[in-house]
Amino acid sequence: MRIERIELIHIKMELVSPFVTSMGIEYDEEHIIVRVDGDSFTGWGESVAEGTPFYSYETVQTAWHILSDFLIPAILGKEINSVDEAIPKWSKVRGHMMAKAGLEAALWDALAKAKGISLSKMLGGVREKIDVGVSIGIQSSINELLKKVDRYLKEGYKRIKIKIAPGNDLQLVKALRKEYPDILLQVDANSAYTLDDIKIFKEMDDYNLLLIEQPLGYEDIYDHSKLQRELKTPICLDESIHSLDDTRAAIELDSCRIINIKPGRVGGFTESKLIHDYCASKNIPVWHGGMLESGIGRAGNVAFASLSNFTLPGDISASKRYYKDDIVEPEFVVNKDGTMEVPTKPGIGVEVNMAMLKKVTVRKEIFNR
Ligand code: OSB
Ligand code: MG
Repeated sequence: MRIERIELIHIKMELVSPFVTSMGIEYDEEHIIVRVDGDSFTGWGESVAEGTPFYSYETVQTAWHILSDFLIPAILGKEINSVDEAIPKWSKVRGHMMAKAGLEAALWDALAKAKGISLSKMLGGVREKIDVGVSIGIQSSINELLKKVDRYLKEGYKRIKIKIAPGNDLQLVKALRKEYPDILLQVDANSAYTLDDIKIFKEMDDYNLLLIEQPLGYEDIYDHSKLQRELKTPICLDESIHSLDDTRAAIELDSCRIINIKPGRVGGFTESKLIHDYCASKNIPVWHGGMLESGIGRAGNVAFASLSNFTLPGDISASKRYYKDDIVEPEFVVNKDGTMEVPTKPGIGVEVNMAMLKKVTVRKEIFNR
């Protein structure tokens, strides 16, 4: 497949309700949609760099720069017949995982379409449905939180994740456990604590949490090993893991016992698969994280979460949990039993709704060979 044309589309989508975390409050989500036109097939990907550098140093602007000045020129006009042929062309670019992952995802989609197979199949997926959970931001009161959890459990979600921050932690876990002693429950701190807060986590250890996600520094592996040593509850790393090497270090140091895989955070599905396979070989469960993606990125997440070692429900929720209208058809829905169907049509398996995409477009740029 010769790469004829690449388009970057900066989107901004309004969330159905503000998402509050230890990193701040988000009212809308900005990402970059990457469209790759080969000589006969079109692929779509989503770069999950956000408008702000609060979760990651990458932003829409840095990803746009890296994509337009380095990654796109590396493949435009070239003959690319597998993702493995593309990656070495841009691998001298260090970091900027989200920029790379968006372009890689669009190539995966186009190449799967060229083969006439689903992205799930192309990536080595083994499931027709995946188990899904929901990530709930910090609410204005415990009562609000209980109401949201009740609603999501009724919708079928198999696992609840709540965001925590200093001053908004133990009391939330206690209130939820009182009401729901047996649900799969986990917390995500987004790096808001230090080892000085060890007491809080030791107390949390009594509430049978599935895991504690990224309690300490966003690049840290060492301090997490000190915390994990003191806890029964598995620590799960998100922010600290950008590669297979980070994963290996974290597991060898016993810094975590579960890994959150987000293809955007590690540079794409190729690196994600190395991490997935390594974790499987070490009996480390993985689950699929989320970045409030539109349906384009979500489709990739759903396909990737169909691999065999995704044994815990992911942060992959229905389109409507995030946005009033998604930019793909059909939208993603959650079944009453807390599962989501893995698309079976070629590539990402959903159609881009061009009218909706246009409505959320902030700017775009076309690169011709
Ligand atoms: O830490 O997992 C996170 C969203 C944006 C940035 C970071 C995170 C999140 C979420 C939401 O928790 C997951 C989702 O449902 O997409
Ligand atoms: Mg997280």
